[in-house]
Amino acid sequence: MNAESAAQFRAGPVVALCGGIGGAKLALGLNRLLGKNLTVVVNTGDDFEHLGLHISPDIDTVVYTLAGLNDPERGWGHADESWNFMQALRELGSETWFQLGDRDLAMHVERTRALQSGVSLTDFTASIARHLKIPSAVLPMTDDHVETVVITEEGPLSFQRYFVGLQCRPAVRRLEFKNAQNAAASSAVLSALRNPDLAAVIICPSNPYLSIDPILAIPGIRKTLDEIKAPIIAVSPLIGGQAVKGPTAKIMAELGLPADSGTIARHYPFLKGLIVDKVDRGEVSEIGLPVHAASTLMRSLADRDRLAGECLRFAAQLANAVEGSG
Ligand code: FO1
Repeated sequence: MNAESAAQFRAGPVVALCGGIGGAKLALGLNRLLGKNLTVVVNTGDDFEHLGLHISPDIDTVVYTLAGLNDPERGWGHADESWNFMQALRELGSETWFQLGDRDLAMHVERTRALQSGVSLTDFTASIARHLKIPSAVLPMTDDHVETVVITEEGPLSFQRYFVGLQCRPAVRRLEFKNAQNAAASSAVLSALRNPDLAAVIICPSNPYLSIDPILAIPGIRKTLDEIKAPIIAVSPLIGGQAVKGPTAKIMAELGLPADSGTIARHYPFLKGLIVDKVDRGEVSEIGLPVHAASTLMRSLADRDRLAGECLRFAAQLANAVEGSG
């Protein structure tokens, strides 16, 4: 936790809902401000089996980012990576469309071994986070199998085939989260959300359709979010109608939705407040929720800390307004 931390913010645990690269940047700022008082609930709809290994891309992005081990250019995978394994696979004529770096490989091998020996994804992730000295709790949304399927104009595609294999080119018609209806929210996720001292839930600026919706598709999580008293806020992933990285705006256009803050606000019916970028201030009157305008582009570590601080202050204001009116 850094110097700006707990004293300045309303004390209390915070839960962040997060996908991969964009969300992990804010999760890092929150982790630095809140330490043990933060739980990051991460999308696992992108998980898949590849070359016999269990890959959990968003969990790894969050873990590497919070541990300071992520590659800053790619956003995914391990820093200081080498690619001998990929080169050797290529020489064997094996499939190489999905890049696994040599260092990163250790994570997938260890996770696959753990899961095969009956350890849950929650427990494996907690053990990795402990080894990498991450103060916050990093929790997969569920230990059950949930699979994001992208229904495109070319037919149904598994998530990584769409995202990496086809670089998000096919137009999206809708998303399906296979088995989400039967998936149980883990007890760790539910107890973090049901903590009576919970100060806020923060939806990170991840892709709402690909990264946050799989989390919300788990009935136990959605029901709990509908019931909790703590303010739920989101940071819009859009700046001037474009995502910083990734296909959010493209997907919104394909789904027939305007790529603006109002659409993001309406996407989350339980929301109590939205943080938009300062360039989108003009849209505030159409949103119908309390809005805070901030610089949401996170280039530096200081940007991540600053935006995390603004999220916590905004949530505290919303909580105080409710207490004041009650
Ligand atoms: N993204 C890519 O664009 N190309 C890759 O080859 C790739 C490999 C990869 C390996 C491990 C990992 O944890 C993530 C990886 N990603 C890759 C990122 C990942 O596909 C996406 O960023 C997420 O699934 C979407 O959040």
